[in-house]
Amino acid sequence: MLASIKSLALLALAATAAQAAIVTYDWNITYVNANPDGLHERRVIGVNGQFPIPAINVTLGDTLVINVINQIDQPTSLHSHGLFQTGNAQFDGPSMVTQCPIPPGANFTYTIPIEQHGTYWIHGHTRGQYVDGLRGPLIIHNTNETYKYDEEYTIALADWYHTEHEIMLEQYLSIFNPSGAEPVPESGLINQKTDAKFNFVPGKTYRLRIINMSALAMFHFYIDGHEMEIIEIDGIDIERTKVTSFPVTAAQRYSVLVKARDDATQNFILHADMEPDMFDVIPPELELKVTGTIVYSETAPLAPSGVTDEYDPFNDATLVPVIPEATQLPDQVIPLNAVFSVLNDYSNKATFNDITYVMPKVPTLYTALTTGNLSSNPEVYGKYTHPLVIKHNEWVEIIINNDDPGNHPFHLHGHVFQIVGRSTGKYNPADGPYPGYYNSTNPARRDTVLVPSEENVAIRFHANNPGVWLFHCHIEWHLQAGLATTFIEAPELMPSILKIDPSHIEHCKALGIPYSGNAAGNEGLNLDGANVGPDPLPGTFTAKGIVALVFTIISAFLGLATVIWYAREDDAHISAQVAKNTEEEH
Ligand SMILES: *[C@@H]1O[C@H](CO)[C@@H](O)[C@H](O)[C@H]1NC(C)=O
Ligand SMILES: *[C@@H]1O[C@H](CO)[C@@H](O)[C@H](O)[C@H]1NC(C)=O
Ligand SMILES: *[C@@H]1O[C@H](CO)[C@@H](O)[C@H](O)[C@H]1NC(C)=O
Ligand SMILES: *[C@@H]1O[C@H](CO)[C@@H](O)[C@H](O)[C@H]1NC(C)=O
Ligand SMILES: *[C@@H]1O[C@H](CO)[C@@H](O)[C@H](O)[C@H]1NC(C)=O
Ligand SMILES: *[C@@H]1O[C@H](CO)[C@@H](O)[C@H](O)[C@H]1NC(C)=O
Ligand SMILES: *[C@@H]1O[C@H](CO)[C@@H](O)[C@H](O)[C@H]1NC(C)=O
Ligand SMILES: [Cu+2]
Repeated sequence: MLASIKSLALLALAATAAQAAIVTYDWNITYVNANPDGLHERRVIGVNGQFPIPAINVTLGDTLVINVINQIDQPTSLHSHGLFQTGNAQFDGPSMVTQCPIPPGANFTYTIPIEQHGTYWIHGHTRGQYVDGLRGPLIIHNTNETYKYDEEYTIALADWYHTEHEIMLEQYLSIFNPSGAEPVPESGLINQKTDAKFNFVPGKTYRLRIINMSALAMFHFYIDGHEMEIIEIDGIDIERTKVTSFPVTAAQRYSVLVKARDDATQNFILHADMEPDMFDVIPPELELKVTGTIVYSETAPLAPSGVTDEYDPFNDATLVPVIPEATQLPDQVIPLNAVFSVLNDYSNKATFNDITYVMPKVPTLYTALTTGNLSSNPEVYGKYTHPLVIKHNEWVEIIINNDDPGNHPFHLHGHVFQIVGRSTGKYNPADGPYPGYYNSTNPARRDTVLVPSEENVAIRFHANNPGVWLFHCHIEWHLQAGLATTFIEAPELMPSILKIDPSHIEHCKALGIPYSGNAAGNEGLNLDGANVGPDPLPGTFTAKGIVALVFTIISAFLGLATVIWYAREDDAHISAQVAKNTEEEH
């Protein structure tokens, strides 16, 4: 009896050992030319001469190694979105948060033990490079999947721009865009093309992994003639939940099980409608109804399409995780009010609690590791990284108040969080008990949550992962506009847990970035020379009043050009034209 138990245990051990592998990807990051929507060829960022970049495919227990060779003419870095990176914050990827970016011509190796399973993605986390193509699926298979299925497909949804991100970003953040209108994409893509096809065999069950890799666009996903059951959100297995359609905001992932039909007499359209509310203007040539095809037979006709503009209400907070997490009262509650406004540099920027995020001179992780017992003092990280220092194993609740007319998907690095509450308007703990939907018993957990305009969401997480973790809006434009805070989790434990690979320091040196001391690169609390951001204008101005004021100031300089601007204030191309005219005039 004893002997047989022992040999069983040995067998199990052998099985685990056999499965755990080191999976290496060599990624030579270069520019390539591509024309994914068939409308416009342009330079994009690809890998090994390819665009779209190949999916990463690993198994729970593996170690993922990505050897990056940076052959583009700007620094870069990679973030594996949704991975906990326990004790491994140095490989999380956002530049100036957990690393100096990889200089042009340099190499860097990300070594990532895989502790989760499910659907993730990997993307550039420097200067919005993912919008230019540096983004792809990262699929992690479980050693024993919770649900059985015959086949799987990854369906990556993305918006696509014809202009390079850096050019659009300059226009977006310029004083000529006081209303903060985001550039509107030219196309929506499924798997980086406009005619994606997925072959189905009658009777089989498919797992579709849907990933929203957008910079801005939000999609509504549904399939003609098929039922869907949600089984995963952001890597968390969920009790089967039937849906007709569901929204996927930037950076979120869903897996659905879809049972193929019994016959192959028709093919069906798969829909990913772009939500028009996300865009300030809808150019007439923009096709919002993005589609792909479920192909049963190359020769079968297409079934009539059930295109819709009515989507069922959907509250992801009510999805039930298969493995419950403890219900705990929070040790601290942090309200964060998200607002866009014209700041005192006259550009439209985003703030959380009146602070717009500005990168520090020293990456925040290095500050945490080199400032000794001052690392628990938020001041060393500089006001404009918006540092929030939290203690080891605390339960932290964040109330995200979206005080903006737009919808925003918020992402926390290094964690999944529980979605415990959703309600309209703003909520402050001093107001009394939480209003609206509230359930802290096994609530849905995920790493990215949509907070609709003028609503709030309460999220809760366990601070069990010492490190520096960015919390930000995943609309790339809004991150660049400063909608971010930095969680400094258990700084006193970081020096004993986190070891920095020497290659980090080489890259800092090559780029002239200081790699120790406070946010300004100084000792102690002397923050002279720290990067500072613009601040809100004095209280009495309303947002509209400020926009009008800025127009007045601009028109004093520009005369005629402002008239054009007034006519088409949302149009980034016009604003670029205005900017160009100004340069020529001066
Ligand atoms: C990376 O790709 C570029 C462009 O295709 C090529 O010139 C270069 O040799 C590649 N480098 C490596 C190390 O593969
Ligand atoms: C991913 O890896 C698994 C396990 O090694 C393999 O069975 C599967 O075919 C791979 N999928 C793709 C798309 O490469
Ligand atoms: C980067 O890695 C490639 C491939 O291993 C190698 O050929 C090249 O010399 C390395 N470059 C640097 C700067 O280390
Ligand atoms: C796989 O998981 C299922 C359900 O979670 C369980 O019943 C089964 O025993 C597991 N199989 C193995 C080989 O671990
Ligand atoms: C992707 O996310 C963006 C931004 O939230 C959203 O507008 C878009 O609808 C999402 N796409 C899908 C297919 O859900
Ligand atoms: C809260 O969620 C749990 C788990 O999904 C569920 O069993 C319970 O009924 C919910 N309670 C309320 C009040 O909705
Ligand atoms: C912080 O560290 C310094 C130098 O290591 C030491 O002199 C000082 O007493 C410490 N302060 C506290 C409050 O622990
Ligand atoms: Cu946003």
